Amino acid sequence: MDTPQQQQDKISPQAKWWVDGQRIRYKGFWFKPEFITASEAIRAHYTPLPSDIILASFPKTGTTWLKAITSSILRHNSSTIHDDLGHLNPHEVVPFLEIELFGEKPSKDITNISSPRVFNSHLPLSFLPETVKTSGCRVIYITRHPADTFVSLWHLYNNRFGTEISIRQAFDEFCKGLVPAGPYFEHILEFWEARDRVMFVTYENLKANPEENVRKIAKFLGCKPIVEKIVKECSFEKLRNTIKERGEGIHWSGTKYEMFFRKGVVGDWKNHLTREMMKEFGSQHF
Ligand code: PAP
Repeated sequence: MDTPQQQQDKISPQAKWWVDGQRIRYKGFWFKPEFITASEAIRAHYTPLPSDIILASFPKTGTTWLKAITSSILRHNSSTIHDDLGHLNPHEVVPFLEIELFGEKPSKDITNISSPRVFNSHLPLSFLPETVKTSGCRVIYITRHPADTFVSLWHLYNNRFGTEISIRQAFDEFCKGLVPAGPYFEHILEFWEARDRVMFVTYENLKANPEENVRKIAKFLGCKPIVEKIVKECSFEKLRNTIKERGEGIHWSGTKYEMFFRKGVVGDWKNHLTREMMKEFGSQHF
């Protein structure tokens, strides 16, 4: 059987992904062309400040939750930060470097954003400026079991585009890395290799021990941990209800805000993937 790298090499560097069109392979990763342009702008124009906070993740691994926790910690530690999760989706509070910031205007001036600036990115570490590793800025990377990540992605794209792509076809492409920001393992590896400077959080551990994780994140950010309040404010139920009560709202990606809150559990993959599929996945990657 081909290794993941051999499989990658067989795919044309421009491929159609299962839902919304073209993906380009750039420095080993699959993205929409506009994200590659944005990553070049980030490398050219973004100078991380030591006080910057970057929330990094592969899509569908708990980004929304991490954005909520981080912004909530900062808000409870500052009299000047007012963004409130009581009515906002966490994606409205923390912008993506590759979208709202350098995706919209490649040489955007972000120097007027007050510190600490909090950004998010689905880009691999190698797509960000080298100075992310040396500036002293804080990077938190959230990761999740790949099978749950895949199932979340599959549901999102079927809902978002009204398609019913077979799970078999979608899974094969996920295993080949042909998904936004894929391949999955290579994305994690880049951040893992810089783990002396990057704080790692897993979705599963956050679910099992929210208080302990919020305390650790607060400590990493140099903030007082107001743990119980933050855990409650950022719970799946609380965030989902806020968005429901607010009614229709659409994210820049075209995704309805409610779609960021599907099930929020660990192990949903067992309801969708067969043992054989998991064996195939394991034999390709381990
Ligand atoms: P993104 O990459 O599009 O921003 P992201 O937030 O990383 O998505 O992942 C969405 C997943 O996190 C969804 O998982 P599911 O499809 O398996 O349900 C979503 O439900 C889950 N999620 C969002 N907020 C929370 C939360 N507060 N607690 C637990 N899970 C959450």
